[in-house]
Amino acid sequence: MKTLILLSLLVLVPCVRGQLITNTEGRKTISLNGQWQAIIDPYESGYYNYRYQPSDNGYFKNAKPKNKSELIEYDFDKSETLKVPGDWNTQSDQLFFYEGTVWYKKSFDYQRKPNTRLFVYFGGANYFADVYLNGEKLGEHEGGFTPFNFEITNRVKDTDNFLIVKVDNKRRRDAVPTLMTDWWNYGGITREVKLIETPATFVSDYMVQLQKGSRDRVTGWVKLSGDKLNQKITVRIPEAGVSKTFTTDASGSAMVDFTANLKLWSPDDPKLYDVFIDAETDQVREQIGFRSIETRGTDILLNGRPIFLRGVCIHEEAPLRGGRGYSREDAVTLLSWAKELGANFVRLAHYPHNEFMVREADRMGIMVWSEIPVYWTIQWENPDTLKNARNQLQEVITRDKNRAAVVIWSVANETPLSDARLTFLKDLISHARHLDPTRLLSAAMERHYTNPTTQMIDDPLGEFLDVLGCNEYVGWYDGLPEKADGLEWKSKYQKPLVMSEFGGDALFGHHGDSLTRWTEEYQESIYQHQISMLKKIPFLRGTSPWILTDFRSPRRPLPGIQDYWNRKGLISDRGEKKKAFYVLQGWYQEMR
Ligand code: GCB
Repeated sequence: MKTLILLSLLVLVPCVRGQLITNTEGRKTISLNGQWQAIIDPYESGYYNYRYQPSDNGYFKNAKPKNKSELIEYDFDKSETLKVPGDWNTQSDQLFFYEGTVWYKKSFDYQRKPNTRLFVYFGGANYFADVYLNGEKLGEHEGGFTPFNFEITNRVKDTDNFLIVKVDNKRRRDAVPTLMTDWWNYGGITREVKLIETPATFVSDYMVQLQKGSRDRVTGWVKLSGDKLNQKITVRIPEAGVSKTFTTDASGSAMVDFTANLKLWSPDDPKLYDVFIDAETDQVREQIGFRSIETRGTDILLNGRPIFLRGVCIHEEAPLRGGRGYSREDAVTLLSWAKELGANFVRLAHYPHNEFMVREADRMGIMVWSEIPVYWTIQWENPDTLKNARNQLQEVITRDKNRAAVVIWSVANETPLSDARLTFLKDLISHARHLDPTRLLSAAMERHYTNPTTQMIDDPLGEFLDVLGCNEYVGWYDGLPEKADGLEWKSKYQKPLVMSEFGGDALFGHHGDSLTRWTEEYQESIYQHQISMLKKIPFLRGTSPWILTDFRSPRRPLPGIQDYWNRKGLISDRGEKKKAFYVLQGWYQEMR
């Protein structure tokens, strides 16, 4: 029995690289947001010497001339500042199109306390971050949309600490995403930075969710970090009368398993409970919702009942001001627009959005499709690229696994068929299932014509997914809007389909007849014809048209119309609703 428990622990408790701390809102934190000094370094001369060798005397040393003769060619204290969180592109005209390295520096004092550990936590930095404290390297992180942290307990001083981060957003062929995307490569420390204080041994992570298919059995695990790893842990949900005690093993892990009579989370009633994890040396509190999500044949079942996902795609483009969204207010604005549309579901494209988005979705009752930027043309055969994609997937699952709102993990968007791609994506799918056995797996796939009026979904990836995702642009890249009328959809799989993208561009306020490109009328007509077509697909169980708001893209230069914005938004970059918004809203109202 003991070996069995140990074995199942090994399977279920993921070994989280660098012990990513979760639920930072539920811990003692000190914000490092605000103005940071910044040096723009297009040639990376703060990192490499003139022989292009990494220098051990780079900008991370924050050196100052010790006498009037000493030569030092940089000075953080006299440099410009950039706001954190925030992308650099929208903070300075000279950085608008910049792709390269910027060095950030923040000084802070810290009163050290006995039996307390200290971590520096980054919500996200795009794309590659090298992090230094007081001239010494803490570590590095690759991936622009997931959090990371470093322990600094033994490195922090009482005064004059300097934290320096080299952020590099150069695109790379082997990276995730790769060279070609249809969104702005906003660089910088784009999400919050904070110090997290914990007890010497603390609850570093936990998963407390309904077991797949069950509506009353809560399973999961708790993990401690520190040197007092053998402890009694109590999981309490006072409002549901739950108080269950478990004992952690020598590695600090305990399985959680109990039954409870819970009011289930749903878009109509997004019930969240106060959940407490009490260890002997720490206590963490978090609001958690409980719901079940599964599929049966071509149905998606929420809490055992079939549901249609009335959705819309969203980019993490800040509403109204443009630039990378990062705040609770940004999240509330975007999700409120989605609600006004009649949505109960959003696809957070094409990378993990900031944590406020999923937290607010939890509170507002909006189901979430969360994805990683495995987009278009990844290097399928490169083991480092796979490692990177796996790590980004692991980091987002680690961060969001207790959010009832998140119902789908998606591993890819519009990736071209090949054996290497299938092997790569199967690996990601099994990794996701291992880390989180409770949610559905999907990907936005392509489809093809078997004859001029038949669209076929038979991507071999479909066999490994729970929900088929499919992007199509009938009426925009593929014919005129009325082409949709004569189309029939077929699928090789007995599985639910979410039409994960469709749509077309319109500049708000630009009018004409319904065959004139870029007008609100053309876009409106696409939605009208699409909706009649979608209604006829027997296995359709959700839609997330492209997209809620206009978003910046370097691939969209058309003057006077695009001006570097993808105009497929139902709402403009200034918050104005286009005609198609009301067409979709009408359909979603009918379906409620
Ligand atoms: C797509 C992509 C999305 C693009 C969109 C477009 O298929 O998935 O990232 O932005 O089309 O507007 O072309």
